[in-house]
Amino acid sequence: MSKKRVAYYYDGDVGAFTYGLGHPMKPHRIRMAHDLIASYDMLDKMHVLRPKRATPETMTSFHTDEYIHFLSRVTPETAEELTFHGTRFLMGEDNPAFEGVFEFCSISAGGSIAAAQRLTSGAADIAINWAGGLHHAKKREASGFCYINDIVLGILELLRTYPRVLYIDIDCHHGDGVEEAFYTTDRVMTCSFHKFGEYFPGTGTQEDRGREEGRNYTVNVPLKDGITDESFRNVFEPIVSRILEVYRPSAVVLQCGADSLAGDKLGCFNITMQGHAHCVQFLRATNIPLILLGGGGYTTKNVARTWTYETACALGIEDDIDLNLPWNEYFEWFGPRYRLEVPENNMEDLNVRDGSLDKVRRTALQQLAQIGG
Ligand code: TV1
Ligand code: CA
Ligand code: ZN
Repeated sequence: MSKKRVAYYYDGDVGAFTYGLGHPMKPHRIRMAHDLIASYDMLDKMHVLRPKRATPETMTSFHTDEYIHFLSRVTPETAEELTFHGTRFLMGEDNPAFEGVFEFCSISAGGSIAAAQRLTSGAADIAINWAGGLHHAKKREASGFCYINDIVLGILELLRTYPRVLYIDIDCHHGDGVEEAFYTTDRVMTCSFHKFGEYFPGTGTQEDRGREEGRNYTVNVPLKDGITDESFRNVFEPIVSRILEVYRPSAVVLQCGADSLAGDKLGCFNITMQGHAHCVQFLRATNIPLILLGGGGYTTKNVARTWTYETACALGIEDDIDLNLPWNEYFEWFGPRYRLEVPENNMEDLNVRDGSLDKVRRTALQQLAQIGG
């Protein structure tokens, strides 16, 4: 349980951006998490850094010049014209051209790139960017609330130093943008756990396992509604353990999308804060350089709770945390219990009823057996 050097990237401006009235994605949750982290006195236990904003040039290491040129100029007023009446670059209601959209993206991406540099320079063991994790963004267009793929940009930075990077995605949605970016290479293994079946974005079956040099280096774990901590752990641990054995990554990027939590507004899983954070604890214990990113999460108070607890896990102080919340700026949001918890509910776990969980695990392990060690 050795202490680790943790770098935490946060920009105080991030919480002020808004996707628009009624949109489920609320950047304010990152500020709520930060305030809770601060009220638990965690800031003086890590390197708190304000990331440099990513420039259009750095973004074009993944995205096309044309798309970045568009995104850096678009405003709510010019969107109609610059998207050719909504036919290019942005995806309908999911990806509005909100006020400051490019600045928001440059904060998110700047944090993930800086987090990567912090690991490659050897200055940190774990780097955190809760404003990152926007896994759906494509090379030439926005998708699913994501405009710039900070994850791909961060991984490209890691690849300048490390031979192999493992990407793990526990957001309730499939990590399609990251998968697509590295689909034909064995230098990045991607592994997404997600709800599959009548659910956005619709990709992520176990048949999709990479192509050419990347064959078998894409792992998909499609799940059904209501997965519990126990069921999730029963796929996560054996699959990730086997990946670590056969792939031996030099660094791990964990997308901690919090819409996999019980009670999420858009998610459909039944995972508790502890069950979600177990993924962080499990990867921290491997002693491989680690990046923790945010992602989805639409019941904002639970997002703040979970990313706070996961920051404590990164620091290795989770056992010392008082689960009764300390006073903080948003204290009243956390009623009626005012506790650091996301309890499970009584929904049925559809993954165990028909044995699909065992089948999905078996298929993933069979795939991994194809990789020569
Ligand atoms: C505006 C206002 C947009 C209210 C979008 C839920 C809204 C959604 C809204 C919504 C919503 C989606 C689709 C749209 C297929 C598309 C950050 C044509 C109440 C990583 C992205 C989910 C998840 C996109 C992002 C999805 C992440 N769900 N209300 N939109 N249609 N889009 O289904 O993985 O968490 O829902
Ligand atoms: Ca996922
Ligand atoms: Zn999601």
